[in-house]
Amino acid sequence: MRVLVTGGAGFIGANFVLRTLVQRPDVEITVLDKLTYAANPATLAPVADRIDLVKGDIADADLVDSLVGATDLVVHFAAESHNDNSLADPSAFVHTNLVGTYSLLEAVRRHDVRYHHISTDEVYGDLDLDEPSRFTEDTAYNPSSPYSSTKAGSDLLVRAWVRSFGVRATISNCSNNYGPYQHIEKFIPRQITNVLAGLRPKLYGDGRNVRDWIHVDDHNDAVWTIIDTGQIGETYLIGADGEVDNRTVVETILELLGQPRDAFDFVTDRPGHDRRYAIDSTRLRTELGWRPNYVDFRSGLAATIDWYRDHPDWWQPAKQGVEQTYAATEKVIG
Ligand code: NAD
Ligand code: TDX
Repeated sequence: MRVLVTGGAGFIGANFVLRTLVQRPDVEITVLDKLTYAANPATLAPVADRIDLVKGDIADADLVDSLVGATDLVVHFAAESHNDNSLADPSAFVHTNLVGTYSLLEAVRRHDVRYHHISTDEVYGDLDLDEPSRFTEDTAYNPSSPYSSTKAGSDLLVRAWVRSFGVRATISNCSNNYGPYQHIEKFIPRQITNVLAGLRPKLYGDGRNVRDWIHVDDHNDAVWTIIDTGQIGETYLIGADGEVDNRTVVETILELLGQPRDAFDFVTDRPGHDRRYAIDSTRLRTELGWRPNYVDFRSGLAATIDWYRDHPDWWQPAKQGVEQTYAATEKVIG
C-alpha cells in the first residue's frame, strides 16, 4: 500500500510515519510537507532512506495532483496548528487549512483515492468547567479562534466532497496530544523545556482551563483503526478520558523535575481562550473497538519529560526564539 502523509514532518504526522514504519513495514510512505517553522527535519532524518520526503505546499494543485495520482491513501495532517499564532496573523491558517485541504480534496476526487482527514475537538468550541457534558459526533460546530474556525471549515469541505462527489473520506476529531517531537511553542513541551532551561513555566489566565490529553501514539493507532475499519463518510471522535486543568499539568511537570510545585508564573490570558474541551469517544470504542494504551496521564507525562531531557539537540535551537516571541506579548500577572 502507498500512503501520502501530508504534514509528516510535524509533531503528530512524524510520529505517525515513525510508528507506521515499525508496525506496517509493507506500507510505502511519501511525506508532503512545506517544512515550515513547525517541522523539524531532525525528526525524520533517521528514516530518510525509508521514505520519500517531498518539500512542497498542499495548496500547490499541480504538485498535489501528481502525488495523489501515485498513491492509494492520503492521510492529511498538514496544518497551521497553533492558536496563539492564529491570533497574531490568521493568513497562513486560511491558506493551509482551507485552501490546502480544498486542493487535496479536488485531487482525491479526480483520482478516486481514499482520504483520511485529521481534525481537532476545537471545532466544537468549548464547555463550562462544571458542565457534565462532553463533545460527541453530534455536537454542533462552534469554533472560537482563527485556527479552530479554519479547521472547522476544512471538515465541512470534506463532508461536502463526500456528499456531493462521493469522495471516499473519513474524519477524526482528536483532543490535545502530547508526546515526543512536539514543537516547544505548545503548552506541555514549552513548560518542560522552560524548567530544563532554568525558566519558570507560564500559565495563561487563572490556569483553570481544562484540556483532554491523549498520547500521540494512541491518536495515531486510532487513525489506523479508522482507516482500516471506519465507515466512509463518517466522523469519529478520538479521546482518552484525559481531562486535566492546566495548573495541575504545570505542577506535575515541576514535581517530576524535582522543583517546588509553585515555581511558575501566571501570565496574561489568551484572547478568547477556550475554557474546557472534553471528548466522548464511545463511538470509536464500541463500533471500531479502539482503546488507548496510555491511561495514566502522569506516567505518559513522565515519559515525555524524559524524552525532552534526553533530546536537547532536538529542541534547544528553537528555544530562545520561541520565548522571545512569547515575551513580546506576555506579561507576568502573578
Ligand atoms: P504541527 O504544527 O506540529 O505540524 C504541522 C506540519 O504541517 C508541519 O510539519 C508543517 O511544516 C506542515 N505544513 C504546514 N503548512 C503546510 C502546507 N501549506 N503544506 C504542506 N505542509 C504544511 O501540527 P500537529 O500538532 O502535528 O498537528 C497535525 C494535525 O493534527 C493538524 O491537522 C492539527 O489540526 C491536528 N490536531 C492536532 C492536535 C494537537 O494536539 N497537536 C490535536 C488534534 C488535532
Ligand atoms: O505557555 C502556555 N501557557 C498556557 O497556559 C501555552 C503555550 C498554553 N497555555 C494553555 C492554553 C491552553 O489552555 O495551555 C492549554 C494548551 O495550549 P496549547 O498547547 O496551545 O493547545 P490548545 O490551544 O489547546 O490547542 C491544541 O490542541 C488542539 C493544539 O495546539 C491544536 O493544534 C489542537 O487542535
